Amino acid sequence: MWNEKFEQTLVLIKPDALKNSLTGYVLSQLSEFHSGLRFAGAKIVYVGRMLAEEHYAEHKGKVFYPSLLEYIMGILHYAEEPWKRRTIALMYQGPGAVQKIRDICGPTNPHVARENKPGCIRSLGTLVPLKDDGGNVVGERMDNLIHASASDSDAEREIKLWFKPTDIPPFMRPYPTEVSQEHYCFKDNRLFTDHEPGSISLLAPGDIAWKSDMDILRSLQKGGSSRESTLETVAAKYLINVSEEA
Ligand code: 3AN
Repeated sequence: MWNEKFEQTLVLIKPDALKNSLTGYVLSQLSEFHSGLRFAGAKIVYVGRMLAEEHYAEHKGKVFYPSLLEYIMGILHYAEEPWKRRTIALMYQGPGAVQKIRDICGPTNPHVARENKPGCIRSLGTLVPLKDDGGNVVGERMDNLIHASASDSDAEREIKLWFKPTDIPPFMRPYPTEVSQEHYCFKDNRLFTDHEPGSISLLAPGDIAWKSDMDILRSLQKGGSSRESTLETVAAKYLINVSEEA
């Protein structure tokens, strides 16, 4: 059910937080008692490359982008233990959700966080130098334990990327939904509406989807596309915990 008065934000508890057993600490920092917010969605996600690329699309091309993808995918913190790779995705809801959670997280850079806001969640993070093939330092990686949406529009994009409507209780769904009337299947980065051997079903008739995703699928079906409305934007969430490669 869509309700305009809701405000919501996406939180990711990242692999470094999981590796350091900080999940319980983070959840208690973000609890309703501290934040005044309720959580409305929670899932444990094996993050594939497609989802990582979609989530961090704005950073594509930056020196730290490849390591950012490997970080959220769990490859850096569980290099030899792929079965431990996961991220916890949460959706929090309530007045001022975006700003309240950002305040509890603290500054992006853990060193700045320690300096300017000692005790905030990200003050427990770390910086790792990034080196080129010659061993020269070319940048840094910020292992800052937690992601939180930066604005209402980022929150909408990110919540729709990580959660299906049915991951969220009906009265807490923040955005308009629609019932699919068609089959939509995915294979080799292509969309099919008829049965295609070896494809993965994204939606079947009767499934509930975000209305904006249905609009993208209909547009792609007619041959349209835009930078913001790619098939991967929609497909990534349906491939969560389905395929190792996704
Ligand atoms: P925030 O997570 O505070 O909203 P963003 O969205 O600018 O910050 O950046 C997303 C992630 O990319 C950060 N959490 C951090 O891990 C990484 N990052 C951002 N800026 C840099 C940078 N200058 N150098 C290295 N990593 C960065």
